[in-house]
Amino acid sequence: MDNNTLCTPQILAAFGLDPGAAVKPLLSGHINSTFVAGDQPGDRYILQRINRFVFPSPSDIMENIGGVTEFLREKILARGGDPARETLSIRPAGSGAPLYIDGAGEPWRCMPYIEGATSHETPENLSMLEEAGWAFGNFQRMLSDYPAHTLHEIIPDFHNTPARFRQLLEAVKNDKAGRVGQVQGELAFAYKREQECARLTGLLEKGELPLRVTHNDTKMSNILLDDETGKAVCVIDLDTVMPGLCAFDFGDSIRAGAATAAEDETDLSKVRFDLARYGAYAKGFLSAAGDALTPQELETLPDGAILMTLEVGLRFLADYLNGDVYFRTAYPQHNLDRARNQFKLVEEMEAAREDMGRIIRETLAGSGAGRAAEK
Ligand code: GN1
Ligand code: MG
Repeated sequence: MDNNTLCTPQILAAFGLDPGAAVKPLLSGHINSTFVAGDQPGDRYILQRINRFVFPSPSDIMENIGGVTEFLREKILARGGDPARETLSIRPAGSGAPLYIDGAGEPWRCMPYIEGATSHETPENLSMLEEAGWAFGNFQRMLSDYPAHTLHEIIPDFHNTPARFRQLLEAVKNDKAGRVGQVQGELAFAYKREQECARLTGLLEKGELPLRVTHNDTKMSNILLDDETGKAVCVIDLDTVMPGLCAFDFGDSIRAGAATAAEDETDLSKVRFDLARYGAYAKGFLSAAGDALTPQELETLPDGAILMTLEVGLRFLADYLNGDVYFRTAYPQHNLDRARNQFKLVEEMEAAREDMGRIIRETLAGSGAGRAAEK
């Protein structure tokens, strides 16, 4: 079925919307199908069909999102903010349920459209990175007293780096695509870092790091920036909100946001880790989250960046060995190129680890967590 015709008048009506409202597909996002219904600012809605192959339990997702957005709403109201702009909110179906299941068994949800704010694919300058840091730091701070253990684990072991390492070993053992012979250098790189993989999960197990509410997809395109001021408005795409480590959310933003090239750039001389971009993100992040984090969490932020980069490199390499079954690829070596690229970035970050720690300490010393109160 054509994407445009998926979102039918029946679906609009199920959410109490005008069945004759104009519907336009929104083409961002690779997983769910997203539409905007209505053409009057202030009376527009996002309708999303949740991809049930990627997310086998949409009702768990909606329970997580419902819990977190209600909690955020209360906090934003208490601070005199505008919850209609500063958090996503769920518009239930007429039945009162957060999902409507269509005739084909597909789950749909509805959210009021946030006006006057836009998602950007990549950071165009340092101030956009600082805003992204602020938005995810603020998300972390506002949810710092949410009972993280009550959230469903939407994708089990998502950022369990030792488990990701074991999945690579499994892929080597099975050698499904007959490619192991081509990746000896990459495997040696990974094996050398086996102990590193458990660095943060080990601290969690020992009770030295708290379990937090984490977003797990902390890229630039998952925040909205105000169209007039450029300031961060809202964190979006809450599908992978789960219990996790603060350093992983911070680190995943750095992996993507502080690299000088795309994650599949094959000219590795272009793949550099840029400390200025790291510093801009850290400044925004710490100005919002700094005082909600424990001293040990603050110390682990650079490791979070290294481990998130190493982990996705392990995942790309394992997927290459498994015959490209998970990540979408455009050509046969795509996953291998991505793995090499991420490993290059890991080396760059390892060399900059001291500087990364120093920047966190200097930013904390110089910041005065002023911005959090300003907004
Ligand atoms: C996937 O689909 P996208 O780009 O939002 C992956 C992330 C990886 C990323 C690497 C659910 O995210 O964990 O970091 O690719 N998401 C999932 O590009 O596996
Ligand atoms: Mg996503």
